[in-house]
Amino acid sequence: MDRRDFLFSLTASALSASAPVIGLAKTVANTAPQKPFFSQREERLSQVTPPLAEIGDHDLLRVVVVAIGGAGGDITARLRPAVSYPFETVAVDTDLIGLNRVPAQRRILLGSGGQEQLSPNDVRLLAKSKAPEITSALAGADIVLIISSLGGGAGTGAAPVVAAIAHDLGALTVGVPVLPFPFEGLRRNQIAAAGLNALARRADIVVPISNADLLHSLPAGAPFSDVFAQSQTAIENVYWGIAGVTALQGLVSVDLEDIRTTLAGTTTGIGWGHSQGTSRTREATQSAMQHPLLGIDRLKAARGIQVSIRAERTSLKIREINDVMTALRAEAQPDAMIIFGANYHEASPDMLEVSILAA
Ligand SMILES: Nc1nc2c(ncn2[C@@H]2O[C@H](COP(=O)(O)OP(=O)(O)OP(=O)(O)O)[C@@H](O)[C@H]2O)c(=O)[nH]1
Ligand SMILES: [Mg+2]
Repeated sequence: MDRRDFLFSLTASALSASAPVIGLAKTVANTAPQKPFFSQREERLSQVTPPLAEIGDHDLLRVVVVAIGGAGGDITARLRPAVSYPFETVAVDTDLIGLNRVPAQRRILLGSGGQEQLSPNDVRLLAKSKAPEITSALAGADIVLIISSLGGGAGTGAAPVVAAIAHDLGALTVGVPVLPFPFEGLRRNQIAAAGLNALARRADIVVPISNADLLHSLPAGAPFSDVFAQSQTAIENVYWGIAGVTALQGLVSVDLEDIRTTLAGTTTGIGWGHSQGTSRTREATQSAMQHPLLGIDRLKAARGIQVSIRAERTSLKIREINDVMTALRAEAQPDAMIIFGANYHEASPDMLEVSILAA
């Protein structure tokens, strides 16, 4: 498969009349510190799904998903079939049974593996004692995506430690923590808030997935499992918005460093939408901009915005890309930095998907 058939991406500047340059530079690879990228080539190519392995290792950035705790493992297990894109998985947990359930290349057990409840601080110390193992699992990664819940022991304690290690290794470090439901109680929510703070201090980008916000956004009659389906979709959109537009070199690359500077600093919101038919661009963009995990107010105030569009390869029109950017610019601060990427997907031929990350 020609890699250009699979993905292309371009920066917002490519769309603006004042900066019509479309570069082919492999900027991502050039800005990352020297890493043992090729030495791990054989190992990595054996881990990716066959169609993508055919693309060639020179096109791949190394993306590592770190699944921490029970929810991190469950979400990551479901991510695998939904995101047909090569990434390695490292599972981290205090619970041996849970750990062994996660489809991962590497598993790091913290503590004795029993199911007793450990505090975030216990887990933090256990994770620090495993720093050499975590470091070796993440060495050479260009992007590290850390998926966990916050409010329990494992995710809350280990996610900030993993983030600090990934950050120190020079990887773009993205935390995607799931926050508890309000009915899980004040104590759990307080622990989650402290955990979010600790994570945000260490990761480059943190996109909190609030179960409370997702719950409120659904009709009361919706099945409860819809909340988990929504948080799953949120994480997939973060994945696509960050890894999907950078990690495969397309016609034009979105620079990893641009994403880092655009979204770094504060917590980041994620919104997404999709639609079909003649108004698909407008409808998908409006849904994404008004999404409860993003919030139109955050979008209006954002300093940095990352937009990505996905559509079937022959159906995506230049005009549609322009429409999305125009709608977004109408809401955003005039001097907001907006980066843009686009992927092809192989879903319904008429479907257009828009996701927006804003910080
Ligand atoms: N959105 C979402 N939330 C989940 C999912 N699974 C569990 N949760 C939430 O995650 C929390 C459960 O935390 P776990 O991940 O099991 O906790 P842990 O990090 O393993 O910590 P301990 O087991 O306490 O050491 C609860 O708040 C659940 O509501 C999921 O698939 N999606
Ligand atoms: Mg657990």
